[in-house]
Amino acid sequence: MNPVGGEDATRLLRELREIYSKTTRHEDSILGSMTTTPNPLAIYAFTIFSHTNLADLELFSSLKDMYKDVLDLAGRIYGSNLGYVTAGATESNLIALYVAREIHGGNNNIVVAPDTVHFSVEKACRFLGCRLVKIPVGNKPLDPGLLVKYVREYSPFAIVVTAGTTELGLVDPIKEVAEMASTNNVYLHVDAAYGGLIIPFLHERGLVKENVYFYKGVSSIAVDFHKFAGAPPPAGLILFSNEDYLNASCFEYSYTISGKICGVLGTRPGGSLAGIWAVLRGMGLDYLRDKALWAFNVARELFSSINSIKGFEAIEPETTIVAFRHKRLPSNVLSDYLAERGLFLYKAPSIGGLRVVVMPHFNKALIGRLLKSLSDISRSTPHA
Ligand code: 0PR
Repeated sequence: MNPVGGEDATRLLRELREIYSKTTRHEDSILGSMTTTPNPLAIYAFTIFSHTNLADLELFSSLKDMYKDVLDLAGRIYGSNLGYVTAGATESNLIALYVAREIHGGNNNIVVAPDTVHFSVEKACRFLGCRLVKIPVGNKPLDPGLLVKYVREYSPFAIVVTAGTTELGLVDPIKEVAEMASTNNVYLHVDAAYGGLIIPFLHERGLVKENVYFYKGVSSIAVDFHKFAGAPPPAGLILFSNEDYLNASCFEYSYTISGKICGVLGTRPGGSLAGIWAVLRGMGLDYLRDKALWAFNVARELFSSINSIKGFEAIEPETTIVAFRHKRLPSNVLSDYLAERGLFLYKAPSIGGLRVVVMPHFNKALIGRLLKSLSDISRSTPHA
């Protein structure tokens, strides 16, 4: 390594390709992450806009038409086109809680959410100095009756519910909670980071009861395009129900051409917008719908296959995530065993097991290797 002068480009390229060739590929190994192999057109779109800064649309004004397309499509799916591209749901959730406290805060500093809420909400509360009160839900969608009790007791400035929880893919009762939030004048944020591009399509077919939508009382929705939709990360979107909420998350930057910047990041990749645009236009809603329905069926098949392996029990999936455990083996033993075989799953701590997140890159070989490995574990472990 030469820290002073540049290195020979050919040698550097060789080294880059070598590192690249050793990098984990989704379709060969990854069964538990919410990322997937990005769509090639979206990668191209991301790359050619890598010089642009989405924080100043006046400077890079050609991006405005793409932005309009993306927000119009979002409007068609979720019922509001007021929002902007973020670096993912960690940023979106932080923005939502900031806006909630600015507008609904008063003296109150409490956020209420089911205990299935993603850690990024806890993190947002730590950044904002607020207190997250978690409602124990026992791995079920939130019971709206229980929420009413918590709202009465704590008078929170915000409620967060999830459409596609990280461990089990559960969907909280958004419509009912929205009615309740509206009656009580509490800000309601819907974290649809993972489920935002799956659940509307499952709902359409009657496969899940809930939808991700701006019902009266929903204040904001976070959706990630770098998850199921396969846009190159980072690619999140935050949407608001009205201009006041949107404006509360934007700040004056008088020295820039646009004069304001919204969200947490300053400079933000224009490639993120281009990637989302390419996914939405290049694959389209029909493709996303087919993929969501396909993933739903794959999850159900996986559930019954894993359940039929002695020693294992799987939780029936509500959407596209299958969590399972071994009756005797702790989750770290299971995950180490699978990792040694080049299969990477994340933990599902609430059930002491692992989780499979069915993503567009799943193929027969990958699923077959997982099931074979679980059968091998089953054969070599005494059953309970
Ligand atoms: N909300 C929910 C419901 C999520 O599942 C996640 C991410 C977030 C918010 C935060 O999204 P960003 O990470 O885009 O900001 N859930 C993924 C998970 O926990 C995050 C992730 C993805 C972690 C891939 C590791 C990884 O390899 O699985």
